[in-house]
Amino acid sequence: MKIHRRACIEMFASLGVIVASPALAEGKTVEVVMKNNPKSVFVPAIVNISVGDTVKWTNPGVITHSVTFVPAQPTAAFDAALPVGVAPFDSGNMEEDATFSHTFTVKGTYKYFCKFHDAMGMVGTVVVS
Ligand SMILES: [Cu+2]
Repeated sequence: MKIHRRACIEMFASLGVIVASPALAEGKTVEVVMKNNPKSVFVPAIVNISVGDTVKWTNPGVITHSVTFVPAQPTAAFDAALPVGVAPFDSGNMEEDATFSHTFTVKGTYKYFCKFHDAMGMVGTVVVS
Protein backbone atom coordinates (compact mmCIF):
# COMPACT_ATOMS: atom_id res chain seq x y z
CA MET A 1 0.00 0.00 0.00
CA LYS A 2 2.90 2.31 0.71
CA ILE A 3 4.10 2.12 -2.89
CA HIS A 4 0.60 2.66 -4.17
CA ARG A 5 0.17 5.72 -1.94
CA ARG A 6 3.42 7.25 -3.16
CA ALA A 7 2.40 6.61 -6.75
CA CYS A 8 -0.86 8.41 -6.14
CA ILE A 9 0.87 11.42 -4.59
CA GLU A 10 3.29 11.58 -7.51
CA MET A 11 0.42 11.36 -9.95
CA PHE A 12 -1.44 14.21 -8.27
CA ALA A 13 1.76 16.25 -8.09
CA SER A 14 2.32 15.75 -11.80
CA LEU A 15 -1.23 16.97 -12.43
CA GLY A 16 -0.49 20.15 -10.51
CA VAL A 17 -2.75 19.28 -7.60
CA ILE A 18 -1.51 20.91 -4.43
CA VAL A 19 -1.85 18.76 -1.35
CA ALA A 20 -2.24 21.22 1.51
CA SER A 21 -0.66 20.38 4.83
CA PRO A 22 -2.71 21.06 7.99
CA ALA A 23 -0.56 24.14 8.68
CA LEU A 24 -1.68 25.63 5.38
CA ALA A 25 -5.35 24.83 5.90
CA GLU A 26 -7.71 27.58 4.84
CA GLY A 27 -9.11 29.85 7.53
CA LYS A 28 -12.76 30.08 8.32
CA THR A 29 -15.16 32.68 6.96
CA VAL A 30 -17.20 34.84 9.32
CA GLU A 31 -20.27 36.64 8.00
CA VAL A 32 -21.26 40.22 8.79
CA VAL A 33 -24.63 41.50 7.59
CA MET A 34 -25.50 45.13 6.90
CA LYS A 35 -28.88 45.79 8.46
CA ASN A 36 -31.08 48.88 8.14
CA ASN A 37 -33.81 48.65 10.73
CA PRO A 38 -34.23 50.67 12.91
CA LYS A 39 -30.89 52.13 11.82
CA SER A 40 -27.99 51.03 9.66
CA VAL A 41 -25.55 48.77 11.48
CA PHE A 42 -23.06 45.97 10.94
CA VAL A 43 -24.20 42.74 12.63
CA PRO A 44 -22.19 41.63 14.49
CA ALA A 45 -20.38 44.92 15.08
CA ILE A 46 -17.36 43.18 16.61
CA VAL A 47 -15.79 40.10 15.04
CA ASN A 48 -13.01 38.05 16.62
CA ILE A 49 -11.04 35.93 14.16
CA SER A 50 -7.63 34.32 13.68
CA VAL A 51 -4.91 35.16 11.18
CA GLY A 52 -5.90 33.70 7.82
CA ASP A 53 -9.64 33.95 8.42
CA THR A 54 -11.95 35.82 6.07
CA VAL A 55 -14.76 38.22 6.86
CA LYS A 56 -17.57 38.37 4.32
CA TRP A 57 -19.93 41.35 4.41
CA THR A 58 -23.35 41.09 2.78
CA ASN A 59 -25.81 43.88 2.03
CA PRO A 60 -29.28 42.32 1.75
CA GLY A 61 -31.13 45.66 1.73
CA VAL A 62 -31.82 48.44 -0.75
CA ILE A 63 -29.70 51.05 1.06
CA THR A 64 -26.15 51.43 -0.31
CA HIS A 65 -23.38 50.81 2.22
CA SER A 66 -19.61 50.45 2.26
CA VAL A 67 -16.95 48.62 4.21
CA THR A 68 -14.21 51.22 4.60
CA PHE A 69 -10.91 50.48 6.29
CA VAL A 70 -9.40 53.81 5.27
CA PRO A 71 -8.11 56.04 8.09
CA ALA A 72 -7.99 59.83 8.00
CA GLN A 73 -10.82 60.40 5.56
CA PRO A 74 -11.59 64.13 5.76
CA THR A 75 -15.33 63.62 5.25
CA ALA A 76 -15.68 60.74 7.70
CA ALA A 77 -17.27 61.16 11.10
CA PHE A 78 -15.49 58.03 12.33
CA ASP A 79 -11.82 57.23 11.95
CA ALA A 80 -10.74 53.82 10.74
CA ALA A 81 -7.71 52.15 12.32
CA LEU A 82 -5.33 49.51 11.03
CA PRO A 83 -2.39 47.61 12.49
CA VAL A 84 1.01 49.09 11.58
CA GLY A 85 2.00 48.26 8.02
CA VAL A 86 -1.45 47.26 6.78
CA ALA A 87 -2.60 49.12 3.67
CA PRO A 88 -6.07 50.71 3.70
CA PHE A 89 -8.83 48.91 1.81
CA ASP A 90 -12.41 49.65 0.86
CA SER A 91 -15.31 47.71 -0.62
CA GLY A 92 -16.50 50.62 -2.73
CA ASN A 93 -20.26 51.19 -2.91
CA MET A 94 -22.22 48.06 -2.04
CA GLU A 95 -25.68 48.00 -3.58
CA GLU A 96 -28.41 45.49 -2.76
CA ASP A 97 -27.14 41.89 -2.57
CA ALA A 98 -23.51 42.95 -2.91
CA THR A 99 -20.88 41.08 -0.95
CA PHE A 100 -17.31 41.97 -0.01
CA SER A 101 -14.76 39.58 1.42
CA HIS A 102 -11.36 40.25 2.95
CA THR A 103 -8.84 37.78 4.34
CA PHE A 104 -6.93 39.12 7.34
CA THR A 105 -3.26 38.14 7.41
CA VAL A 106 -1.92 40.55 10.06
CA LYS A 107 -2.75 40.41 13.75
CA GLY A 108 -4.28 43.43 15.40
CA THR A 109 -7.39 45.51 15.83
CA TYR A 110 -9.07 46.93 12.74
CA LYS A 111 -11.74 49.60 12.94
CA TYR A 112 -13.91 50.36 9.94
CA PHE A 113 -17.05 52.20 8.97
CA CYS A 114 -19.70 52.66 6.32
CA LYS A 115 -18.88 55.91 4.57
CA PHE A 116 -22.58 56.75 4.21
CA HIS A 117 -23.71 56.04 7.76
CA ASP A 118 -20.69 56.38 10.05
CA ALA A 119 -22.19 59.50 11.60
CA MET A 120 -25.19 57.35 12.59
CA GLY A 121 -22.91 54.81 14.19
CA MET A 122 -22.52 52.28 11.38
CA VAL A 123 -19.05 51.20 12.45
CA GLY A 124 -17.38 47.91 13.20
CA THR A 125 -14.31 46.24 14.61
CA VAL A 126 -12.37 43.17 13.50
CA VAL A 127 -9.94 41.74 16.05
CA VAL A 128 -7.38 39.36 14.53
CA SER A 129 -5.42 37.21 16.96
CU1 LIG B 1 -24.20 52.27 5.46
